[in-house]
Amino acid sequence: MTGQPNGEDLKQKLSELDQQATAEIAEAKSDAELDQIRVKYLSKKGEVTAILRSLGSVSPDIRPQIGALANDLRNKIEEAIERRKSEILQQKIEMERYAFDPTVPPTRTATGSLHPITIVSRELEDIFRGMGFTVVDGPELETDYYNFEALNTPKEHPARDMQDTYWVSDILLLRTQTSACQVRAMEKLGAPLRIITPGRCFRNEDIDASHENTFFQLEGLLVDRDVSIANLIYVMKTMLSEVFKSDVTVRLRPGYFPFVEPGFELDIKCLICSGEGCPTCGRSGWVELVPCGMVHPNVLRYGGVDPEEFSGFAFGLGLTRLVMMKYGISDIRVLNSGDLRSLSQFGIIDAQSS
Ligand code: FA5
Repeated sequence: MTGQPNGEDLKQKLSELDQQATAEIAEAKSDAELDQIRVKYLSKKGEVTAILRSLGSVSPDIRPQIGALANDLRNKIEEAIERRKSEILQQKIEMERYAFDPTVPPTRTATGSLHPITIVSRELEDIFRGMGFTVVDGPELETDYYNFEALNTPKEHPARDMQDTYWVSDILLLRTQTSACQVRAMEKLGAPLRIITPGRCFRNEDIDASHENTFFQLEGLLVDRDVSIANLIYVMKTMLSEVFKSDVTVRLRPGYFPFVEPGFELDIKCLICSGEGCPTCGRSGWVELVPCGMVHPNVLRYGGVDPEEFSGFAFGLGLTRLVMMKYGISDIRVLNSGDLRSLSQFGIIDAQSS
């Protein structure tokens, strides 16, 4: 535009710019394209801006009219660009929504499951709750007092040698047996009481197919008036038949533990070899599963319970071994290995389960 611009020419030019910009905006496919259009028409060097700048040389009688038209066009282009940007965004959202096809079968990811020891422990907790027992917990870092002393096993007692202990200090140890919870429970709950306490135990053992240095036991303690061996045997039988859901052959033989009198060893016929003899059962055909007995009066006294009034029974189920028998696991090391390939062989971990 040179000389004094003609009003009609300017109107014509604005109208052309309007059509041109409207068409370009409608065809734009991205924010970047729209930004270029904004530069082309509205930036300092833009075409609409050029007309606004030229207003000074337009004759005063048409200047307001041309100015108003140019400003209107400026606003129109600005709004059209914003509108088109939100249309593009909306289209993108719609496309993404329809890109999801709900009819395509899902890709299933492998998920874990509870550890077999946890599964069986929970099962046992349910069984014992059904017989009126409460589940209690005890510390893995235990004192000499609760792990031995209060279980009628003083310092020089030879029975301590049967449980090769990890000592942490002169008085602290990693508990070797869940029996450590017996006196703790009596102190806390008094008599009568029925508790079970599942948990980890530690012994400095030579490891083989049936021995680990870290394994689980499930302790049970019932204290009441007139408790007899018959009650103990009934509870053991009920527990085993509910866990295995089939008959298992058991044998009861005398066993010695300083904290019970009389004491028993309850073994089950090895389910790995059907009693033929294998590494899991030490080739004996039997698996030591639940040592048990009638609570020694001294232990009741340590727990603050009067042995003249109350009696009780206790048992220390080898939970890890029970899991082995239940799932036919011949080597205890599999259970601590964390190897999902091994665990999945027993159908315990379903790689596809949720
Ligand atoms: C005890 O630990 C007694 N506290 C059990 C008890 C409780 C007796 C209440 C009387 C009254 P024992 O050392 O035998 O007993 O262990 C109990 C069970 O734990 C064993 O029968 C066995 O199944 C399991 N067990 C023991 N040592 C290991 C080990 N190293 N690895 C895996 N399981 C073990």
